[in-house]
Amino acid sequence: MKQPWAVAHRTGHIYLADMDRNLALEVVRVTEAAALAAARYVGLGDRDGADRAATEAMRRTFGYMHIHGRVVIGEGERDEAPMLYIGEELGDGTNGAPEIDIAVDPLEGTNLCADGGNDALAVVAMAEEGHFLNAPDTYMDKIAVGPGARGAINIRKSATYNLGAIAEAKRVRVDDLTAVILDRPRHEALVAEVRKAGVRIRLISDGDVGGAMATADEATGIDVLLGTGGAPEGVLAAAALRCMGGDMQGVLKFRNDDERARATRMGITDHDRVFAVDDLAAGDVMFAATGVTDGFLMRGVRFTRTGARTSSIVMRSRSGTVRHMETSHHFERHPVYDRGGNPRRSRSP
Ligand code: VTB
Repeated sequence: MKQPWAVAHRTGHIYLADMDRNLALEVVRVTEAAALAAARYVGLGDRDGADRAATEAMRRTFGYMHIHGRVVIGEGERDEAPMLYIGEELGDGTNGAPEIDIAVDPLEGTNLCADGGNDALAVVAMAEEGHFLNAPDTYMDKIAVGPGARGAINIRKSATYNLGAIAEAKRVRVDDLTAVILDRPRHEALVAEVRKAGVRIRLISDGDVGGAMATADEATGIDVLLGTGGAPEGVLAAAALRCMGGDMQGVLKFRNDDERARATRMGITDHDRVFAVDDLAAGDVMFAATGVTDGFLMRGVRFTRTGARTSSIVMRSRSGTVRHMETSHHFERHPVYDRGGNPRRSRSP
C-alpha cells in the first residue's frame, strides 16, 4: 500500500511520520506563552479571563509555526468558541507545511488557576491527520497507569480488581498504591471502594490530565487515575501517556440524548466502546505542556525581576523521549503580554 506521506510529497505536503525534527520542541513555545498569559490570573477568581488570556496567547503563537494544523480537540464548537474551536486551521499553512491534527487545552484547570490551586497546565498534543479520537464534549470514565502497570488494567472490571492487578504488575502491595480521583459527588462510591481496598487517595478539585500524567512518573508516587472526567481531557491524557509508556482506557459517559447524538455526529457509533490508549491517540504523537501553577510534574510560572521562569514537559511517542524543560523568559528583550493581552515590556531592572 502506498504510504500517505509518499502521496503527500507529490502534493507538496509532509506528514508527521516523515519529519525528522521534533515539532513538540517548537510547540513548547505555544504552551509557554499560554501558561505565561494565564499565570497573570492565578488566584484572581477570574476563570473566564484566565482562559481567554491563555487561549489568545496560544492562538497567536501557533501562527508562527510552520504547520498546516487543524484543531480536533479545542475550546468547543465553532459557534461557541471564538478561538481554537474544533476545525480551526492553525499555523502558517504555507506550501510544504506538515498536515497535523492538534488537540489543545490552553488552560487545563481554569478553576485551579482562578483559585491558585495545584496543577493548572497549558497543553498541546499533535498527531497525523485522523489519529486523535474526535471526542465530543461529554464525560469519559477513565483509568490511567504508568509503564509499570501497562497491560494490567481493565475498565470493565471493578476498581478493586484493577488495584489488585496494578499492584501485582508493579510487584508492590495494594496498600502501597496511591490513586488520584477528581473530588466530585459522582465519585462517592468509587472513593469508598478504593479506601476499602486500602489504597491512599489524592483527591483533586480539577485537572485530571495532570493526574493521569502523574501516574507515569515514579517520582510523583501516584500509581493510578480513576473516575470520570472530560472526554477531550481523556484524549490529551492518552497522548501524554503514549509518549510516557503508560496505559489508559476510557468509556464515554453521556448525560442525555443530545450528547449521544453529538457523539454519533462525530463518527462514534458504538457508544459503549472501551477506547484503549492508542484508540484515543494513535500513531506518532507529540505532546507539550507547561505548568501554570505548581503540579505533580511541573512547577508553575514564577515571575522574576527580569521576566519569568517556566517548567515544561516535551515528549513524543516515537522515541519515548521525555524532556523536562526549564525556561528563563526575558521580558526586556522579548515582549510579554499583560492581563489585557497588550504587548508590554518590563521595566528595566
Ligand atoms: C476534568 C478535569 C478538568 O473538568 O476533566 C473535569 O480534568 C470533569 O468535569 O480540569 P466536571 O468538572 O464537570 O466534573 C475539568 O475540571 C474542567 O475542564
